[in-house]
Amino acid sequence: LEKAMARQKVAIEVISYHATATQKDIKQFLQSRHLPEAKKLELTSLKFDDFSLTSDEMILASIHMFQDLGLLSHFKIDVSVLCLFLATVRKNYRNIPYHNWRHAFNVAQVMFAILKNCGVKCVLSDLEILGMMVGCLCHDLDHRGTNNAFQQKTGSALALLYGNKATMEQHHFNHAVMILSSEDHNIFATLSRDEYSRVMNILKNAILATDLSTYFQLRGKFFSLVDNTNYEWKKEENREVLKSMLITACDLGASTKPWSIQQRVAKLVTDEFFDQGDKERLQLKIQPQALMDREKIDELPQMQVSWIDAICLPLYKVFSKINSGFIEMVEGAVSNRDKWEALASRK
Ligand code: 5BB
Ligand code: ZN
Repeated sequence: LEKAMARQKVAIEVISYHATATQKDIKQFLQSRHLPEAKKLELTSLKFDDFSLTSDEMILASIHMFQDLGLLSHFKIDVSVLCLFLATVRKNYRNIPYHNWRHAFNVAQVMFAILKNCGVKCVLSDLEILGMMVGCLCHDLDHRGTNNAFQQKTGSALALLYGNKATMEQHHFNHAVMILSSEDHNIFATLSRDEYSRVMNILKNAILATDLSTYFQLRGKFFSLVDNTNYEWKKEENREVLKSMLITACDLGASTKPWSIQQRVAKLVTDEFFDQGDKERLQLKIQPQALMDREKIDELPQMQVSWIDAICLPLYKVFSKINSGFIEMVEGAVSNRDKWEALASRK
């Protein structure tokens, strides 16, 4: 019963735009607002500026990406349903420094740029592309600025609901399902029964793959697949590994961006980590790890070096063996790594 009650509470928490925005309001918004052509062009770049669009422009840009990928025509998705869906997705990101609507949008933009530049589009089916794009936009829904370990340590409602494995990621997926099943929000409504069930599985795998421990569990498999050059992307099992690594590559995309963007993102991540550290000190009366400890800000550049070396770079390097389009991402991450290294050794 406790589980059921907690589940219901989460369901009630889903805030939909439906009550306030009518179909007419949405149509009016779409008719009166347009994304400038120059900004549409920038969306295809792996060096896209994460801070260049307003919150509304990110909704228009998302619609543009779906349109450009041919998803609206192929699956006969109604643009006003997509718009309402996106507005509700945006509303279900919280006002926190890093894991907010802007981050979700940026991850989707990196996916779009990879599809455009890195030869991945012809490996994936239209249904997979649809599932992955929606997965990017939904992958951190209702993030509270605290990680899985924090849920476990505090015995939060989410830890109670989902246990200690990929706690937050299960919540992000649950939240996505809630939004999709709200009235007038189902962008998958026009799909056949079979396609619908397949796209929901693609969405689930994509969101759960953004858990860092899932990445560590799967990447060995991916690295040896690519090293043995026997990557048969026709095999379902291999495609699933590929898709999981792909969404992680997008989630870590900030590490590959030009230095000014990388610095701004690192500041936001730091702010969110420090807020969790403060909660740990106050609520749990424990000493936070160095990365969440405001008093250890000097260690930040060295932490970024380790983060890029151990987690980001290995992934982009393997992707660059599959397609040369990914070299740009490797070079970006190396350049940021070296700049953090220089800062770390200046002390
Ligand atoms: C990462 C794993 N974590 C469980 C412990 C800390 N580490 S870390 O030492 O590699 C680390 C990563 C330490 C400090 C960091 O940021 C300080 C500003 C980061 C870091 N994490 N740096 C970043 O630029 C970014 Br972006 C992130 C991502 C935070 C969200 C994690 C989501 C993982 C998805 C696969
Ligand atoms: Zn994320």
